[in-house]
Amino acid sequence: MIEFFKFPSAFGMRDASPFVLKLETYLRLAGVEYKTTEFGDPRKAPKGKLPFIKDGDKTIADSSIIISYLKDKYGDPLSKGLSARQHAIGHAVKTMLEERTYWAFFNTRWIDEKNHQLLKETWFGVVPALMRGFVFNKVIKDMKAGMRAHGIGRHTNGEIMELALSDFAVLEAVLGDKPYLLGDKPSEYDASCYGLLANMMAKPFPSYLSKYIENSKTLSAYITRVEKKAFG
Ligand SMILES: N[C@@H](CCC(=O)N[C@@H](CS)C(=O)NCC(=O)O)C(=O)O
Repeated sequence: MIEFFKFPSAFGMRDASPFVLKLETYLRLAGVEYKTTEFGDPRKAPKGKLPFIKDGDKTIADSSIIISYLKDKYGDPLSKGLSARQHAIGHAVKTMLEERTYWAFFNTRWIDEKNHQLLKETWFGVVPALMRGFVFNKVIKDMKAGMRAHGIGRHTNGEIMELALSDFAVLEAVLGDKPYLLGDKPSEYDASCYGLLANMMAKPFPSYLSKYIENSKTLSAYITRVEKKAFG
């Protein structure tokens, strides 16, 4: 059986990582059997990030690469009936959320100082108290450097917010009044959207993202729908 490596539970969330939650949602929607192993230190993961899986003697990292592997090996039930055009739309929306809107999420979750106390005490709770402040500050400094290298870190918070809210408008327009991104049935792209959106509206980290989602009937109903379908 597939062994799925995810973060230890935190903040009352299914998983505090959008990509881990995406993969678990995919596994559920696609009916792939798995067992979970909590993995607290992503530095020790194959690519230094979670999620990753083990399947027999194979280890695969990165949620999208894992999903491609699973589709090849165990079949692709969520793609039944989807056209190439629908796949293209799903792919474009997924990539927008994961590669761009994600950074607004990252900025509000990690860089916003109002979350630092909570993150330090919980997520970094395993670090001995004497070193915790130092380790936490170093992680935040590295994160800021990563954002600057990416380019997003050169924008103001207001500019990052405008980019994210324009992405939300695209997502709402694609969803329209359909239950799922591409129609009546969930696809792999819904796993991705749900993983990201559920993390963006996580209760302990209120932000303009969570506020927007809460006020959007389309997005909040969508999150509830995917959650129910995947996790019952
Ligand atoms: N492209 C990767 C992204 C994974 C990722 O960014 N994981 C984050 C959690 S959301 C992580 O493990 N971060 C730990 C670190 O960078 O040290 C995927 O889709 O799996």
